[in-house]
Amino acid sequence: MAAENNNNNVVQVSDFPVKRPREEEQDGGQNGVPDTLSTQPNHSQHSGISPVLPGWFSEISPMWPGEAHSLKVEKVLFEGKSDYQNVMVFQSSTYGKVLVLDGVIQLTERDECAYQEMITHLPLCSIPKPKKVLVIGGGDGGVLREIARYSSVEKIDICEIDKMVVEVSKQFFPDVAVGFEDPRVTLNIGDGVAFLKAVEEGTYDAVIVDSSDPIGPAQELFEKPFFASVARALRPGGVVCTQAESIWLHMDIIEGIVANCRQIFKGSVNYAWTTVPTYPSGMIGFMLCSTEGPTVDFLNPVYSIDEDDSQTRPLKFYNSELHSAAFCLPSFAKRAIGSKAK
Ligand code: SPD
Repeated sequence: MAAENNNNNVVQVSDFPVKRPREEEQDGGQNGVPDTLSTQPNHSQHSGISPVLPGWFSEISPMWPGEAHSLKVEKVLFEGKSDYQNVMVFQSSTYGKVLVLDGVIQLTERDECAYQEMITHLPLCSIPKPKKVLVIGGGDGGVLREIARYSSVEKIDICEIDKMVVEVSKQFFPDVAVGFEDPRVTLNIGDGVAFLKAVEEGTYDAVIVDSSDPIGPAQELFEKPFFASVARALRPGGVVCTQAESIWLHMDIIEGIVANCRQIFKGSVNYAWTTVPTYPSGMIGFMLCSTEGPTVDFLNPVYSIDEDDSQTRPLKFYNSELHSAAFCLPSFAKRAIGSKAK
């Protein structure tokens, strides 16, 4: 087991198997882009730097065919290729620095608060005094930053598959990666699926799955066996919140997730959503589920983190009113999801 310690906090690299590394391209790499951190711009076919609209990033993916949100690029700050994906950071004109994986925006400095705060506080404000929390994915550290707000939390484990995401976030997004500095955090670099299988049954009060989209390294995190492993890792009445895509673009994926979760989680199963201007369709959803045990009413939070005066960094987005409102769905989504969620 190797160990690294970049910020005086305990950071461990586990010996959990790391799988699904990307196959090397036939040219032996992406036009010579090294596997290590680099600040030399080298715009690959996956970077999203538009060959037709000079100076702009366009987010093109088969997951949102026929549309591509674009941001004006001031400067490419980093481009590299990890074992799993292309990693890019650029300075945008209007959203601050932007983190891109395989051509897909993961966060911008301007609107990351909406996603990180909602994916964290929706589950954690729904249960009393969470103590042990696991993050799958989330290598930028933003979800850790939000979990660290809870004084009841004693242990925060994170399993991120791609160590380059962690390194790049620490270098370019210190206000996000600050989450890694909390002494309660243990970082495991490895495969989340394998990590969960090795976890003792009933370990966690909450699991947060902060994944990228289900094309690439995150694919298995949207499948039924993964949800079964999450349920096993939770205590009775424990909660999970997973990134669950857009009601405008991915209703088929969402319906599949809901159907799987209803079979696996015997407590509550609810879909919530928030606005994130730089995500496809301007919104993203979350699947919230609880295991059999003490009842969890996700729609009515039991704790108001927004009224906790001890917070050193004020919340930018989440509040208790938004919490309950996040579960209100447009009629078309209510019909599709409501019939499957309880
Ligand atoms: N379509 C992009 C979805 C990205 C969700 N994960 C973002 C990670 C931020 N912590």
